[in-house]
Amino acid sequence: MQKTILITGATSGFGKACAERFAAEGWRLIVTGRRADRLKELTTQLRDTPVHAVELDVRDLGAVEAMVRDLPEGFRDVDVLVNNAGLALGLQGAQEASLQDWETMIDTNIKGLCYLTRCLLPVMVARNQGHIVNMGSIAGNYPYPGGNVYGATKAFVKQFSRNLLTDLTHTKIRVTNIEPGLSESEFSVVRFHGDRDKADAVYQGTQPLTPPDIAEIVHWVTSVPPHVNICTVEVMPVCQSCGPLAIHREA
Ligand code: NDP
Ligand code: 8X3
Repeated sequence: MQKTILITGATSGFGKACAERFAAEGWRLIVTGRRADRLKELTTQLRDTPVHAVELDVRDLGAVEAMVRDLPEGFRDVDVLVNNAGLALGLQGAQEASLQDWETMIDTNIKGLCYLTRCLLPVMVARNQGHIVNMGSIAGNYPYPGGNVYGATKAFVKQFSRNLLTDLTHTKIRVTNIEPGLSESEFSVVRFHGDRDKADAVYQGTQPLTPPDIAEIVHWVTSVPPHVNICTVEVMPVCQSCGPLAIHREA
């Protein structure tokens, strides 16, 4: 029986790579994102796959509810939800960061992820079947200068994933938090509000992870036997590490 995956943020980066990966495995896809032109391109690209594309801003609870309510026949039994839509905005210290950027990150990375989860869980629980794959980050585990609210939203994703598992222990539903490090996508262009030079500098002299690397991991965690739950996957490129601790000394 063909399985169904719902991917948020499928218009770029990890989400698009997941759509391509699962299409290649013969899954039915529900792909969402705000950019309608990108969704159209993806649907055309995956024309041999059953695809339901929905223009959706995950910050809009009413729209999320309507999307779930209006899923067409054949797409209602979502087997895997990939809560991938998200973003970082800015890299300034907390004392000078934009409050508007902070609100956008909280609304998208935390509230949007909660809306999708809450709206899709009742059907998963009723079927006693499903898998929620959340896109966390190493930024939720390790602090870095300017990571302030972005890292905190991903720390939320980490603890929410663990608490979800606790609430769902009596079911067969699985929950996985994937925590990637440096990965090249549109992430840094978005973080620097479209400044491509600043974005390119992030990856200069490195071999970062790629969206297909992450899609491979999402596919792997969903394809292990049903009694196995991969709770967390922390993944970095070989060129990255999480130290050292810093000390500021007076001159
Ligand atoms: P991209 O910028 O390439 O993709 C982000 C996706 O999120 C886009 O499809 C975008 O679609 C979607 N999105 C953003 N805001 C919204 C919104 N309000 N409503 C709906 N969709 C939205 O970045 P990545 O693929 O790298 O990022 C994907 C996830 O991975 C994010 O959660 C990010 O935090 C996380 N991550 C990224 C890492 C990296 O280094 N790249 C490392 C660790 C985690 P659209 O604009 O069309 O709405
Ligand atoms: C993205 C990884 O290190 O840029 O979540 O925050 S990092």
